[in-house]
Amino acid sequence: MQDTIAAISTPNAPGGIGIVRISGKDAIKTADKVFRSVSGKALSSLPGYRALYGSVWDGEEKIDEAVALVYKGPKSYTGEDVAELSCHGGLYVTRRLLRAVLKAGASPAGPGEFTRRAFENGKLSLTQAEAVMDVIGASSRQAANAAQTMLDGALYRQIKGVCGRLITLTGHLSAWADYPEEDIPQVEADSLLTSLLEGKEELSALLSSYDKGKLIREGISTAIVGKPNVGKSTLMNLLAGCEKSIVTDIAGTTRDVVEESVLVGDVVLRLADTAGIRQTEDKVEQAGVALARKRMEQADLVLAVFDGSSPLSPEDRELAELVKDRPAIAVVNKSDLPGCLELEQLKLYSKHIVVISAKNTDGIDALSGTISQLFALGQLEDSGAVLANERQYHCTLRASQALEEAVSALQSGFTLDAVDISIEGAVEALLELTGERVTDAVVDQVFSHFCVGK
Ligand SMILES: Nc1nc2c(ncn2[C@@H]2O[C@H](COP(=O)(O)OP(=O)(O)O)[C@@H](O)[C@H]2O)c(=O)[nH]1
Ligand SMILES: [Mg+2]
Repeated sequence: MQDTIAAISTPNAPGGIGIVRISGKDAIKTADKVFRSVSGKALSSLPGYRALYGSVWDGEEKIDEAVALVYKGPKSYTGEDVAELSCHGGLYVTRRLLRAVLKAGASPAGPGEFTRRAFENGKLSLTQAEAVMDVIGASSRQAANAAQTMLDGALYRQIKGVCGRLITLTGHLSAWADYPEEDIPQVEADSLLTSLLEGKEELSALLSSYDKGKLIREGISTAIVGKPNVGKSTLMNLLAGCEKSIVTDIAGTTRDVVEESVLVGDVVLRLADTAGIRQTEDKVEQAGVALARKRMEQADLVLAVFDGSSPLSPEDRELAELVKDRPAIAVVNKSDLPGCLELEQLKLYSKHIVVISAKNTDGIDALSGTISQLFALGQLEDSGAVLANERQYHCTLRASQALEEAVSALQSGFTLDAVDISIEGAVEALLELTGERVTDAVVDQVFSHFCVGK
């Protein structure tokens, strides 16, 4: 059917091992053209799941030592015959090997083409294929867990369940409408309504998991704000584990937004250290203050920093007031100095107050504990299926809206035909979600985000 494709599947960087993967009906034959085993055996003489040691060649020139692995379709990642040639992970060596493989007849694989073939050969659902990318991109334990759960098929199974029940319903409704003369019992409006509401509830739960899933995958965008010299940049550097931001005792040092992703406990924070918020005549600083305010408005989490060694100032109160109804933590810094700030006053604005010393790292564990608590990310691990991207979210939303239409059609006394049409709309959206009924354009879109070699 399709070409035999090949790509380097390991990162584009020097490493211990570099792998060139070949997939397609001529994969093993192609590998045999560049690989010579020590034992003299040909790869095409092997059953699946076998390896041979030998060397890889570009014509009569030896490229490197190598181990060749053979998988026979359909028992392979792509569902086709696959050969993997592992050599030393040098940039030149792996590229040279790929070139030799292409010369031997393979075509270069496009982004995600191996996984796309796995999807097209029924090895993976579309949601599982998407999970492959999330597993690769995960930067925290929770993100990796969420992606693994998806790769296991938790979302697929849940959607299949809802979809299967809806298909049974519409089958019944259509049969009843199309063959009135047959003795098909009429669908009871009550039990129909119950089924529709149950389906809708399940979809709603999934929809509401989306935001949390997104925080886990992409990290929590976090703005560190406060007036000048309270220790924002010192906190940034402490969390980042390196000198990202310039720290001085001169107010107005930080002007640009300084960014860094850090792992705090189990969550990724996308930190932004900002200019101290104050009235100033300095134009550059004014621009920095405007940026700081914007970041504060857009952030998932605000770390509002106060200097614990001086009393709460009018600017502090203004800031506390601004973030009062936001996910925010009041960070009272400089606990190593004698305290002047009345925590009681701050409590009027903020439920979450953590006292730290960014200088000697006191209170940092409490800060990370409060962050986990605030986002309750811990709970997500056991809940199974989560929607992982906009595509999945919109399919689920469409299905949920279609069910809502079905419910209101039923309740306002429309014919069962009309109800059926809405249920079919929901089924269609869910089949698009799992990839069972999906246009090429959607599939192209999904795989365009993949890396070459996966
Ligand atoms: N004693 C003490 N000084 C601190 C602490 N954190 C920051 N500083 C000092 O406060 C000054 C301003 O710090 P910086 O991080 O630049 O504040 P920013 O303007 O809010 O970014 C510097 O001299 C820091 O060394 C702390 O926890 N304790
Ligand atoms: Mg600063």
